[in-house]
Amino acid sequence: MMNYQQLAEKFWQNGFLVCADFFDENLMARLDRNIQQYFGDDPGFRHEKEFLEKSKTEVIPWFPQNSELEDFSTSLARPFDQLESDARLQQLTQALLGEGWGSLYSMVMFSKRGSSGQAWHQDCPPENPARFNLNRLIYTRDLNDHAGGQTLVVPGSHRMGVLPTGNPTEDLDEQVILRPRRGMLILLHGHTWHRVLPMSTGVRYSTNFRACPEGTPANITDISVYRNMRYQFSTSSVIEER
Ligand SMILES: O=C(O)CCC(=O)C(=O)O
Ligand SMILES: [Fe+2]
Repeated sequence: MMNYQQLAEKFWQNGFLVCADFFDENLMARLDRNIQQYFGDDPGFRHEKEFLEKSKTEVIPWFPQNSELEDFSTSLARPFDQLESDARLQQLTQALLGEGWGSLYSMVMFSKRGSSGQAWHQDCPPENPARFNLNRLIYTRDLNDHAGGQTLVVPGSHRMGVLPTGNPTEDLDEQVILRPRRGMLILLHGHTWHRVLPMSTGVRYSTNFRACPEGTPANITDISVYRNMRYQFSTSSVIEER
């Protein structure tokens, strides 16, 4: 039996929480197959070129539960629906965010072999500590140390305001390396400074069920903060050079 309150305290202390073996192997295998079926081996990039270059971010997103998108498929979406309704995931989310929390959307991120991962960022502006998204990241396959693709975080940085300017991908003194494994759940506060290391071998999938506290605007993740800019996704534009 999980002690959700204790886990929530740990999350609020560090700005992230790692739960190994949270999800069932078989469900993870199904999800992984669906992701593989959707992307194939060599999908094209979908973000604007300027974003890819300046953000030092090379991921291809898929929104598997969004039925308004052209590529929506009920059968590909089903295991994502099942994951989202997991009672333990919901209780843990409630312990973290309180009554009235809501789901934002789910997003799968694909990184090619040899791709640069993601530069240091915050998913949304940190100026108002009460306005944030929660990433609920799920990994459907192991990434060994040679593969790359580890997730780096700075503990406690969800309370340290805006990510300092500087080299978008350099090591930061306080960084901690998280090693994704099949079935792992990582809960990550959107203000926590985080990045993803380059992929050297193999491909990387991560699935993110984004959620937020009650009263959060639905477009909370429209603007993300990098060390060299603030970027707005809805207008595909750099809104601040840093
Ligand atoms: O894929 C990951 O491990 C982290 C992705 C990320 O930065 C995010 O979902 O906001
Ligand atoms: Fe992020």
